[in-house]
Amino acid sequence: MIQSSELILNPDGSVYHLNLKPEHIAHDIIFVGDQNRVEKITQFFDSIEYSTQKREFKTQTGYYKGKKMTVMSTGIGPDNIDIVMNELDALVNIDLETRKPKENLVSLNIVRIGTSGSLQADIPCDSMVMSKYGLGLDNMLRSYLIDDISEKAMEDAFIKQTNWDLKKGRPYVITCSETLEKRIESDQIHKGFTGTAGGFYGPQGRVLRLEIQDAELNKKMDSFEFEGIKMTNLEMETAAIYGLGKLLGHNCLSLNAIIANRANGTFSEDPYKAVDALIAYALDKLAE
Ligand code: R1P
Repeated sequence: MIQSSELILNPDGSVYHLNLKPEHIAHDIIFVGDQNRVEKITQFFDSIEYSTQKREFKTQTGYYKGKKMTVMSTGIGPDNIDIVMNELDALVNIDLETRKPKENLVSLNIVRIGTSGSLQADIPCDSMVMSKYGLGLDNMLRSYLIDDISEKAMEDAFIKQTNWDLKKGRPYVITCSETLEKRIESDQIHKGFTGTAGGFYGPQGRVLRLEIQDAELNKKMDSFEFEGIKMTNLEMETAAIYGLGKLLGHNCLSLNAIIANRANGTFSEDPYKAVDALIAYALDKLAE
């Protein structure tokens, strides 16, 4: 039995941070970072059956073209992904009454619709990237046993080529769900290798007033290459979602609207339009 201090439930029986009970979620789930993006998606739904919010975790469940879906905001960063993935999994794979893991486990389909900065000049602002790989630079996933799910050759190549200082932890690489990749791919969306940082400024090589540990990191990431694969973009959730998804048995795919291009220093003239285009693309593919 899992103790109350380990799996915390609210007085109404909902999971602690997400404020949800098992009956409140669909098996097809869309993650967004920003809670204001939830309704940008559910405005297209035929109906919304359930809404809740606690802190940055806002959830709406309803139907899009007859298909039940849940849209949920994760807030920013891998630490939040740890909360969201574990509590979502508990909703389907732990009996909250007996506090025991279920025998028959459920696999959720989880698709992130996020925003990100491109590292390559040929992936311009307003384009879309589907992450074939997530590269975690954040360490959150290292609290779990990931040797069997991570891509060691790629990690080693990254560590060597960037002269990565292991005092910052060992980067990890995890692949997306091939099933979701096949469902959502097209020639309109770049396939990418997405870096997930544990912060927005220093961890992504941005300098305001503080000197950073490796001033050349972004340049090194731009030129990183492993068997023809280059790093495409940087954001703050993908690798963490892929890692916990693989460990817990869920299918995960991350899509990002490119709103900044760090190779040529540009920012989208209309980032909301870029996100709207990605939402339309993803909803159509998910409803097929
Ligand atoms: C940083 O501004 C946030 O934006 C990106 C990053 O991953 C980070 O969460 O994604 P979202 O727009 O989905 O939040």
